[in-house]
Amino acid sequence: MSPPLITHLYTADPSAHVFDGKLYIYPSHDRETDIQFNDNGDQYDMVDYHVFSLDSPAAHPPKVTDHGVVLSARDVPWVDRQMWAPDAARRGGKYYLYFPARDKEGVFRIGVAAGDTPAGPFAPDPEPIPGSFSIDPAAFVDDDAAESAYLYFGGLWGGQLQCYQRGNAPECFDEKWLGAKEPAGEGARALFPKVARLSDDMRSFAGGGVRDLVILAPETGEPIEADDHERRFFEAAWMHKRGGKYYFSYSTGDTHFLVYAVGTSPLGPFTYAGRLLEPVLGWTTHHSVVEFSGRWWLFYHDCELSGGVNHLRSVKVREVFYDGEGRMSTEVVG
Ligand code: FUB
Repeated sequence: MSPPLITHLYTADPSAHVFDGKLYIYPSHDRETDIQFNDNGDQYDMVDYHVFSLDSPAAHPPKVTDHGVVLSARDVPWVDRQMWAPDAARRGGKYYLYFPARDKEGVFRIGVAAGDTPAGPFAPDPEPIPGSFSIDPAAFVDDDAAESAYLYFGGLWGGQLQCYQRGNAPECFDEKWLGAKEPAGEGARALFPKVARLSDDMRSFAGGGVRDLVILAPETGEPIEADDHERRFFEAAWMHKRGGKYYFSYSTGDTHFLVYAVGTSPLGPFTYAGRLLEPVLGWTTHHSVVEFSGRWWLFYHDCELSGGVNHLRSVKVREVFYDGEGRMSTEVVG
């Protein structure tokens, strides 16, 4: 059993990165609320972000430093509510915090804030990234000479991705955003996460715009089907690279698995490759994978600290292992 890493606050959706040899976590900051649990996720009513650093995930227990609040909803003019799962990136000596939130019309958009150090603070752009929508941004800066950067995003149900089935403009303005359903039925293709190249200044989408990140079923080579709820993308996009291969991992949402797919290009397609984590205590599951001092780590959350309250989560870590063919597991593999 992994113990909660942070116990003085509720934290979730941990995006872990190593910057200048130090391990940082960029999580959501859960808080108590009277809002009733619903499929729209209204109970995830967060208003700010803290940054944490960790001495070593291998320590028992790791020493965690809280660097305090680095961005608040009140400092972002376009944000109305619900600051959900963030991520961070470094490019050209600057640091960027990406975050989803609902705008004044109730539409999820993705914002960016910039800082000079990994522990913030971060100054937000006054408008969301043009053309952005839905939730769970995950930034990935490749190790090529150009430091090519990408933003992955999307999330079903409360994350509103089902409202963008025929393009990148919302089709449903239902108050609860659940008027549109994700696809279903024999042969229907799943909705896929989105990816866009980031411009050099990391604050907008570059040419090519937003496209689907297609995930294929290994047995058919065809896109994963919508009814395949144990493998279809739901939310919690994460990209990492190991041994020249790109690994895209995500949550299956209502079946509560963390799974991964492998590809040879950051733009896909990816082929489903297996499970990373079985369901934990609590409805949501969301993670990141990072290398630190030659070992690989899975940061994730569960609701142990709150005794099972779905919207009060806490971040944990466990080691990840790869076999000779690059398959991932949280159990040691031969
Ligand atoms: O933290 C709010 C939402 O719950 C995240 O954006 C999802 O990934 C899920 O973990």
